[in-house]
Amino acid sequence: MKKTTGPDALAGKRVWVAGHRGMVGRALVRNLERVDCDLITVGREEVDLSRQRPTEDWIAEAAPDIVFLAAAVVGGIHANSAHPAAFIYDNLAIQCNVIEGARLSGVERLVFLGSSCIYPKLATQPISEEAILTGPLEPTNQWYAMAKLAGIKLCQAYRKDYGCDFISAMPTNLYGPHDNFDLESSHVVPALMRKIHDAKHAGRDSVTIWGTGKPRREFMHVDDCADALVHLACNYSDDLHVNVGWGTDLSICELAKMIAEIIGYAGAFEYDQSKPDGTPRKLLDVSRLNASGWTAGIKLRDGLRQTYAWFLENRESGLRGKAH
Ligand code: GFB
Repeated sequence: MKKTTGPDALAGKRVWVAGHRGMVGRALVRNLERVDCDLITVGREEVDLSRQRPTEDWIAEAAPDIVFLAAAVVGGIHANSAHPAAFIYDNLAIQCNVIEGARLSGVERLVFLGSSCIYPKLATQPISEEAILTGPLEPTNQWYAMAKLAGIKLCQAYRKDYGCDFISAMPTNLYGPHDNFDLESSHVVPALMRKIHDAKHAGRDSVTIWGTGKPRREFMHVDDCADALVHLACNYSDDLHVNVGWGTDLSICELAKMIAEIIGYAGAFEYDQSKPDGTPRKLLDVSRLNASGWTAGIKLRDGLRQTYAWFLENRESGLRGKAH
């Protein structure tokens, strides 16, 4: 394993986690609490990052050295296809304002977060970083994907034209504490966790899964993701984005069975094929991440068990739907 620089490289730095109230942002804050850095956060009620001038003025005032750009409008397959304008406009606006504001105020390093949905629907699996823009996107999340592809290109252009040390990380499907458990806007893990929990406690003998249950997904615990992002902030500097993933996947049907075992639910699964399957598979090639000296550590079953325990303790806050 390559010799790497630890998170103490951030000690004494002013580190801004943009989007600190989201699942990834909160995991980054948890991870950075072990580092002696000046952690900076700002709420949407203080600065609307989709507005350029207030964003640039705030960044100039806050003067961060390091920025983790985790602020975004996110959601599952249904939310993405139901709110295309928000998923493309809001994400383009936020990332353009923060990246330009970071340049203007001389930020040392910026880590831009995208998603594995940037890749073509039928990309060769596992998906390498070089696969971007080699084929048509998955229609259900093409708007979010286009915004994130633009963010990757923006960081590359700022490296080229201005010498900004801005990098891009593309996480796989994430889950964990502070996820969104609203059934309309959530991703599959919290949705199935909530549906199966509710079915067990209501004594229902079946749970509805969207689509066919056949698509395959790779899932990474958000604390692993945050650790990888901090690692990349200290060890990676290149034009090309980096996949952040676990390296193995499973079908939605297998995921549902795993969650049911953890919750202790013995009911059946029904499939609502009026809902889309989306991309058939999104397994990332994580060799570049591994070569940089980092590998994932939280196994899916352990991570799901920990997430369900969090859900039980925080049921009310988890159920409030997030902005789509
Ligand atoms: O996690 P998910 O919403 O998003 O769906 P994607 C993953 C798979 O789970 C799809 C199926 O095939 C869904 O049809 N699924 C089954 C369900 N039951 C459910 C359910 O009750 N709720 C949900 N949400 N799905 C997202 C992108 O794609 O991946 C985002 O839309 C982001 O923008 C994220 O990129 C990482 O994995 O299909």
